[in-house]
Amino acid sequence: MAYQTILLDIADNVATVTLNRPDKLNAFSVEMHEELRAAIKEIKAAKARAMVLTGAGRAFCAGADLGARDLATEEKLDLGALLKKYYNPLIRALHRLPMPVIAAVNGVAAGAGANIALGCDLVFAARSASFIQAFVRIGLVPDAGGTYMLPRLIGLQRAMGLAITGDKIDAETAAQWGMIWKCIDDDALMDEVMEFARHIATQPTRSIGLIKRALYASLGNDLDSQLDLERNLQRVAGYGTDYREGVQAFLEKRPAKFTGA
Ligand code: T3D
Repeated sequence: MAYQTILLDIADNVATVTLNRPDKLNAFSVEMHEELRAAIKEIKAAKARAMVLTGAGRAFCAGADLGARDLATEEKLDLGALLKKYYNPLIRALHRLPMPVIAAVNGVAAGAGANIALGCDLVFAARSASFIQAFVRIGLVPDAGGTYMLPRLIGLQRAMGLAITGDKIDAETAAQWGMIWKCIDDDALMDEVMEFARHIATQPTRSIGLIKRALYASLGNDLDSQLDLERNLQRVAGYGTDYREGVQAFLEKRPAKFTGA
C-alpha cells in the first residue's frame, strides 16, 4: 500500500515505520492514524519479527495536529471520541503486536507523541531528543496511555511532576530515570537501533510476544493471577519449535537457529 504520511520499509524481518510529516514535526493527523493502523496490519501479515517506529526530520512526533481543527467553529469537540477511535486502539495494537516494537526517538516527542514512544516495548533515544507531557500546556490530560505507563516507569512523583508542569525532560535524564531503555549519540541512533532490531528479529519471536503479554499483564495483576498467566504462557512457549531448537542448540553447543515459531 502507498502511504502519504508515513513510510514503511520491511527488510530482514524488520518493519521500519517512519512518521513522515516533518514540517509539522510529525504531528498526528487522522490520515496518519489511519495509515499507521493499516501499516501495523501489513506488518503483521508480512510476519515481520520486529518493528521500529521513528520520525522523519528533526522530531519524533509532536502529538496531535493542533492545526487540524477549527476550535472557533466546532462548538463541542469530543476529544474522548478521538481517543476511542484513534489513540487507544493504537496503543493497544502496539502492546499486542506479537513482536518487539522499538521506538527510535530521533528528536522531540511531545504530547501523544511522547506517550506513543512509551507505548513501544523498548525506547532508544538520541542524546538531543526530549520528551514533553505537553498536554497541560493546552489544558488537556495526558493520553495515549501516558497516565498508565509513566507512573509505572518512573514512579508517581516524577510522573506527576512531568504531567502537571509540562516540563521537558532530556533523553539522558529519561534513561537515568528508567523512562526509556537507552540514550545514544545522535549520529549513532539509527545504526544502533537497526542493528539491535535485526538481531532481535532472529530471536524466538513467539517467546518475545508471550513475554510482552506477561509483563504488560503484570502491571495490573496480583501474584496469583500472574503465576497462573505464567503457567499458561509457558505452556504455549513449550509447544513452540523455538523451545526445542533452543534446548537442542544448547546441548549441541552451537548457536540456535530460531524461526520465530
Ligand atoms: O486534539 C486531539 O486530537 C486530542 C488528542 C490530543 C493528544 C495530544 O497530543 S495533545 C498535545 C499536542 N501537542 C502539543 O501540544 C505540542 C505542540 N508543539 C510544541 O509544543 C512545540 O512545537 C515543540 C515543543 C514540540 C517543538 O518546539 P520547536 O520550537 O522546536 O518547534 P516549533 O517552531 O514550535 O514547531 C515547528 C513547526 O511544527 C511549526 O510550524 P511552522 O510555524 O514552522 O509552520 C509548528 O506550528 C509545527 N507544529 C509543532 N507541533 C505541532 C505543529 N503543528 C501542528 N500540531 C502540532 N502538535
